[in-house]
Amino acid sequence: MKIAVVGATGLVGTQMLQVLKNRKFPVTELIPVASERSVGNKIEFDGKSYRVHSMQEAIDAVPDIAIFSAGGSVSLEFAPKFAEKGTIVIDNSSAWRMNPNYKLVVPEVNAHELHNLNENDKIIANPNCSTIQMVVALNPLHQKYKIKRVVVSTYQSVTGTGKAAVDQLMSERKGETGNKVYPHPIDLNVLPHIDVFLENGYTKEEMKMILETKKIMCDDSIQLTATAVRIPTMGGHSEAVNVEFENDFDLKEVREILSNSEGIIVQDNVSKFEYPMPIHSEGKDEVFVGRLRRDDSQKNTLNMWIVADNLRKGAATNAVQIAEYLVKENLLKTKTV
Ligand code: 2RA
Repeated sequence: MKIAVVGATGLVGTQMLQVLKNRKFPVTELIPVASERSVGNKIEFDGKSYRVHSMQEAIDAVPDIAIFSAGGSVSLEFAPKFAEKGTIVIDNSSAWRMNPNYKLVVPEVNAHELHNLNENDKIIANPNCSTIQMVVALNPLHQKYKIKRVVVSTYQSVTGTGKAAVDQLMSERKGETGNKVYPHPIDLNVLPHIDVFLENGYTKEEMKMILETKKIMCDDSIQLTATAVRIPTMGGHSEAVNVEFENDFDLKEVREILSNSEGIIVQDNVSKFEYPMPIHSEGKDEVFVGRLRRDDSQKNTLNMWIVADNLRKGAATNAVQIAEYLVKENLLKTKTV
């Protein structure tokens, strides 16, 4: 496979390369793309050195797949240019996610939708990180008990904002003043604010979780509300999730369903203080679920705690899994040029 990675030098782009290598994706030719000032620089992939290409060079090379992680405006401008040439784009920005003409895919939940790709459908959206890990855990339970309503509060890693945010946290920890990405200190603090505020009082991150979940799970009847919070941690996003089902459940069966579901590791042994934590999810591709317990204040309601590495399953791993599925199921169309 000839693979372009657009935004190859960013936090997510670096993970894309790592995940392609770790999962032994069949890369025969790698085309790293970064901003104009990096063109011509070299980056390492799987023991070899590759030249950083310009966007136009990458478009003209007509890769089989272009994985984008370069922000919404870059994606809006350039993803269609790759697609017009016949390249399948897997895009990690929010640009195409809620566009009804494009698929929004978490392979464990709706990979089957990839079988309906057509000529006008060559951009596949990778969902928001906090949405991905939540739907991986929700979907198998929805299939069994049917979800009525979800109340989620997130505890999100600074890596979700990017390298500048990691730098802000680290420089604050050293007592230095540096460039600030957040409007407040992040070290020793908690910010109930991720992405921009909208007119309805929610943040865009919160609305992504609400709207994307319905689209991925293909069920508008699921009610959700979210509070998205940035905390001074690395290694993964954590989520406290309260789920009300139409039907009653057995807690032992819930554990079994989650344990047997693809991409999930249940860590739930409180007698040994075992529960998911971002310090353990870092660098892993799975979604970790624990603190499973009944919400006794309401019938048919479950509490759980979900953790995943937002740069891996929340971004790079999910994108590469989409690419793997396209290859495995032979869904990459013949190019139009
Ligand atoms: C965040 N959801 O953590 C974003 C990253 N996609 O800020």
